[in-house]
Amino acid sequence: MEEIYYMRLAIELARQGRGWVNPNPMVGAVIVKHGKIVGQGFHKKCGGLHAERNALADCQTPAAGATLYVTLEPCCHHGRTPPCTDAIIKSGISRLVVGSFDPNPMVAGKGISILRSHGIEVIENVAKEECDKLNESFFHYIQNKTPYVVMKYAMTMDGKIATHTGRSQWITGSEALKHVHEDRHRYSAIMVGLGTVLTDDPMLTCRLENRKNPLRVICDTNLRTPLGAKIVTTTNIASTIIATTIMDTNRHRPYLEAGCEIMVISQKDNHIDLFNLMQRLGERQIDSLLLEGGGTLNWSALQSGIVNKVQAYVAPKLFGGSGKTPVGGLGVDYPEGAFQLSKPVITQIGDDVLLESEVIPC
Ligand code: AOF
Ligand code: ZN
Repeated sequence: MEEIYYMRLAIELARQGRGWVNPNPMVGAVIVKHGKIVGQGFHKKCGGLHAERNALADCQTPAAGATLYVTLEPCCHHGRTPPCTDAIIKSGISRLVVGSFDPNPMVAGKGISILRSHGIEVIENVAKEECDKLNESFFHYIQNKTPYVVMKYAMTMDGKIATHTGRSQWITGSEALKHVHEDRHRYSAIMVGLGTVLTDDPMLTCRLENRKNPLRVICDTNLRTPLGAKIVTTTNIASTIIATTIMDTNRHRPYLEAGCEIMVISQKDNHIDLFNLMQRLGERQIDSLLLEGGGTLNWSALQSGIVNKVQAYVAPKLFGGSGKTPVGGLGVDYPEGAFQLSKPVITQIGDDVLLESEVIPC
């Protein structure tokens, strides 16, 4: 009981790093001695001190003989910062309570075994599910080297993302919109197809205070993004990558002059090879990506197997008619051919409902 209580405090601390620590995980730590919290900390920023070192630095009394609660297995390697195992051993901590296992191949159980070999008692898997939930994107990225992709859309209860006249603003209410903007801060990149740029001319920035903007990625096979589009003219606010199959550098120039980056990606079935694009973004330490449509890109993304999670915001409205649906393309031939999703987690947000499911790999 006591263990869950302190681990939940550590989880709350870890959450403060949301959106700032990528591509690192969110991690929180609490140090308890004689039933009293003597130090606490969390990972604040990639390249900054890890949670354990921040908690040790926060200690008012010597940590010797204390218990350290940490949401993720302590690291044991020299990365951007030195190993946390060294600091824990030096501090004289005698007991360690851990939430998640760290699948980083540099750690992967070694952190815990080093600490055990130094006589520290280690208790594993405390509030594991809650700790794992914090870092689904980190776990994916550290093992696959590609971003964790979240396909997000807002639709009516009759499954439309626009009216038959093409109008889509707004489907969901202000609370749902705020939720989406929190995710734009949380995830490292945001991606849309050229169709969305042409119809909506979106900014794709995060409109909340004290938050950061994601890297904006446009899938533009034939390099047809208008030079006057907001994502081209606002590179002073947020970075833009235009992913294309066009190699002609003369056609790249005006976009480069506007401050965009061009990423030439191999072609697959006359489109951008989305898996290749994810690999290239992974090389750039993009650990997570919010896919915001449109339907054609969503279908290609599902088909290429890059989508990890679906977030469907459903508004209590009906549009009827021939308005667009969230996933376009040809579609599957038979119900048995459907993309399978996990049992959804359902959250009421204002008047709307958010359904979240993992994509079950086929
Ligand atoms: C922890 N506590 O707070 C974090 C950990 O390059 P570095 O030095 O920042 O190390 C990053 C790796 O360390 C990361 O991939 C993960 O395995 C671990 N992150 N570990 O014990 C922390 N942020
Ligand atoms: Zn560490």
